[in-house]
Amino acid sequence: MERIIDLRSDTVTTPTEEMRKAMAQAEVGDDVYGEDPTVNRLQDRAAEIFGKEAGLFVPSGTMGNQVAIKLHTQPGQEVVVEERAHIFNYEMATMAAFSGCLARPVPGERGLLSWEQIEAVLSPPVYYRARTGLITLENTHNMAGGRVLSAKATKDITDRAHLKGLPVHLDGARIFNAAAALGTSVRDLTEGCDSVMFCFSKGLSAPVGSMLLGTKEFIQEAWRVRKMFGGGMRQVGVLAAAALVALEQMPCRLYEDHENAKRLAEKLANIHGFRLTPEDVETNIVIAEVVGCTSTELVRRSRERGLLISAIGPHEVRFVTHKDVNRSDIDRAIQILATA
Ligand code: TLP
Repeated sequence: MERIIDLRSDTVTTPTEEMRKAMAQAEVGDDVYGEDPTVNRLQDRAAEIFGKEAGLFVPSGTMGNQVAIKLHTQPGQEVVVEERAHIFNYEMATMAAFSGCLARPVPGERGLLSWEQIEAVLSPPVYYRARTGLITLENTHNMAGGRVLSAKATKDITDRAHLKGLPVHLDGARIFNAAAALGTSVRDLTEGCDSVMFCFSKGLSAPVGSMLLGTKEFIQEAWRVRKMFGGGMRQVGVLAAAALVALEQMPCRLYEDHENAKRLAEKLANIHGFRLTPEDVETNIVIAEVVGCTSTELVRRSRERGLLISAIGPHEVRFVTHKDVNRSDIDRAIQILATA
C-alpha cells in the first residue's frame, strides 16, 4: 500500500526527530507565572530575530491574531481586512464576538492591498460611521495562493497608517515563506508593523504554537488577554522546545517547498480540467480552478487514489507543499490528479 500524500495544508507536518528530542529534554516551569525557561528563551529569541521588543507564545495563530485585535481596538470600531483574509473568513467572527468589532473587507489585487484602497474605506469624520481602529495585513496571503507582500509595500502601508494614527497588525502565519521567496529577512518584512503573529505549526513543522510580537507594553497586556481567552498554558516548555528547533532549523529549507509547489503548478496547468497560472505561484500554496466537476468531487476522487487536497470553493482546490512531501510525491500527485 502506497503512502497517502497529504497536500491539504502545511499544518499536517509532523515534528522532526530533533524536535521530539528537544521536547523530551525540555526544561520546564509554570508559564502562567512566567517561569518556564524554555518558553522565555523562545519568546526572547523570536523577538530578537524580528527586531521587536517582546514576544508571547500562544497556542494558535487564531489566538495570536485575536489577542492583537482585542488590544488594538475598542468595541464598536472597524477593522480593515483584505476580502479573503484568514482573520475575516476563517476565525469564526471572533473579532465581533470577543472584541465587538466589525470587519471592513477590501478586495485586494490578487490579495494585495494598496494604501489607496485602504484609505478609501477609512472612516470619514462623520458621526454615523464607525471609527476605524486597526488595519490588518496577511503575508503570505493564504487564499490568494500564498502571495507575498514585499517589505516596501508593507512599509508604505504602515508609514501612511501611522500618519493617520492607525496601528497595523500583520497575520504573518507564513512570514518565513515570504522571506524565503523574497530573499529577505522577516525583520525587514515586518519592520513597521505594530504587532506580528507568526506560526511554528505550519511550514516550520512544529506540532503546536504561534508567536505574537510587539512592544514590551503591548506584550504585557497580551499576556492578560491570552489568559482571558483561555490560552494561559502551564509546563508548555515541551512545546516551546519544538518551536525553538523550528525557528532555528526550518526556515532555510522552505525553498524546497516552493520549488515543489512550482513544479506541481507547472504540471497541473498542462492537465485538462485544471485552470491556473503557474507564474502566480510564489511560495508553497497552489490554488487551481477545477473545470468539468465540482471541487468536492475531485477531492473525493483524489482521496480514493491516495491524495488529500482541500476544496476551498465550489470549483477551487488548494494544494500546500511542506516538509513531509518530496519531489517524487509531487510527481505521483500529478499522476493521480490526471486520472482523477
Ligand atoms: N490556516 C489553515 C486553515 O485555517 C485555513 C490552513 O490550513 O491554511 N493565519 C493564516 C494566514 C492561516 O493560514 C492560518 C491557518 C491561521 C492564521 C490560523 O492559525 P491556527 O490554525 O494556528 O489558528
